[in-house]
Amino acid sequence: MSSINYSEKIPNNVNLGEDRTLQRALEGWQPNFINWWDDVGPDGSTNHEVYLRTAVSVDPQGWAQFGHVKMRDYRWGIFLNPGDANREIHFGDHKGEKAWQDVPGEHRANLRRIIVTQGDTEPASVEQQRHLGLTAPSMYDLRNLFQINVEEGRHLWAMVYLLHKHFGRDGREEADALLQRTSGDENNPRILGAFNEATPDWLAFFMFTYFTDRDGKFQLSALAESAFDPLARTTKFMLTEEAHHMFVGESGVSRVLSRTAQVMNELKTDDPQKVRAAGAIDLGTVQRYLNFHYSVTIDLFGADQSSNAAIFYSSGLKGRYEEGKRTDDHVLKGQTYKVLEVKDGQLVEKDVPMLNALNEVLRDDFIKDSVAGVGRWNKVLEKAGIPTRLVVPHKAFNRQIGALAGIKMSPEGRVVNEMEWAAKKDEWLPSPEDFAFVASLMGRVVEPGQFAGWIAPPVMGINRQPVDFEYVRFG
Ligand code: BYC
Ligand code: FE
Ligand code: FE
Repeated sequence: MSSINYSEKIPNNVNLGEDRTLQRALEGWQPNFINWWDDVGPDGSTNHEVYLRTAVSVDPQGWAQFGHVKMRDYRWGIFLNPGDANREIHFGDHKGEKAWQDVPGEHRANLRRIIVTQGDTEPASVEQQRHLGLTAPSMYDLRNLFQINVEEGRHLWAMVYLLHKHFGRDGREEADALLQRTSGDENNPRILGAFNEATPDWLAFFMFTYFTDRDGKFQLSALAESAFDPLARTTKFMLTEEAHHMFVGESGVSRVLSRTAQVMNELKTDDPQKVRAAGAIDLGTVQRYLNFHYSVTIDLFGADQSSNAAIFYSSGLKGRYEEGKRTDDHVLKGQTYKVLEVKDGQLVEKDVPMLNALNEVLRDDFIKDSVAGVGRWNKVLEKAGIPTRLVVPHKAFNRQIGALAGIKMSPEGRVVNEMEWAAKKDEWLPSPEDFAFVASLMGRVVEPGQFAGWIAPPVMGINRQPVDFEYVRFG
């Protein structure tokens, strides 16, 4: 069950060959996917051979095989974690009943919406990152970008499989629409805000993979609890790939900090202009990028009070992060949770029904996890003897979704008026000038073992290969 059949056009471990209608439908979607990849996937990459890992089995041990492949020939496919025939629903109103192998009619519309929203983010991120290959700081980083891109492509396949297999005609239409919306397109944008923002440079890319791919971790973990077993099993496997995406972000920012600290120490300065003149990224700019990506990403958890979230949980469609490790009743009726609200222009806490606050619960879990990594970034500065520390901004800073969207906040959590916001915005969020400066550093460095001057080399290579390994063979 867990080994993957690569002899078929669409690699899979779901016995696709036994369902001819589904197989034909997916084989009909496949060329559209390849056209999409050619049109808006990684720019100018068609003939490169990239040292990629490909899944060979979904077992926790040794699922990956490494080798040079053209990304177009990457074996995108359908891989579900092994199933447990006796699995029970363990939260919500259906707690204790058998998990569903098919979609119950009454939950069809909501499940489709969740799967479409999840699926939409995957190709969106590939579109957002499509030009980055042209300005890679090293061949090692280029390879990591491409690895992430092919895996996000596979995550799209994972959701398209569910739509085709379980949602009939509307599922097929939704699968087509996933290739038609485009990140940042005014007329047909991606569904969620963060996925229509630009990822203009590699500092943005590292922040995106640290913060936004971590939204992926938390949303996928919540879906991995789903009563709809095929969704639970496919998202579990997707999570194994997500770890590398977040690693790229965390280590990427660490390497930026390490290089900046080195320059600051060499020049014995904390003057941002001097740091910039020496070709490194000043810590103020890093902090502003962090503020932006953090605030845009916490919006992805949705409104702090949401009847959708209550319905998704009670009907068993979406659980909480690590639902199984929690010791409450897993039904949550009559319980409350604290959310923030704006009252007379000030923030106040209030208790609301827990079920309606589940978006906030997941956001708070995300925040805890994000803050831990920011602490690890600060260790890099501490070790280098630099007193500056990075911090995540206040939860209400720069929010566009939910109750906090109505308020202007400083990163420290002070309510400010429109005038102060306008005056300070460029100290709190990346300014056009910051973007222009970071863009000016983005040259293309792709000789094996060479690194751009604004980033330190990694501690080790990929799959125990040396750092100066030929990770990409240019065609
Ligand atoms: N932008 O009741 P609410 C990943 C809308 S990342 C724009 O809170 P709900 C990845 C919302 O649609 C993981 N609109 O909504 C990472 C609703 O609209 P309507 C992605 C937004 O549905 C990196 C209204 O506001 N997966 O995998 O409870 C690279 C009221 O909101 C936004 C998922 O998100 C926004 N940010 O919660 C690659 C999991 N937020 O109906 C990949 C599936 C809310 O009033 N999605 N709205 O017109 C969900 O579980 C839920 O849809 C959400 C939103 C948590 C996102
Ligand atoms: Fe993904
Ligand atoms: Fe990801």
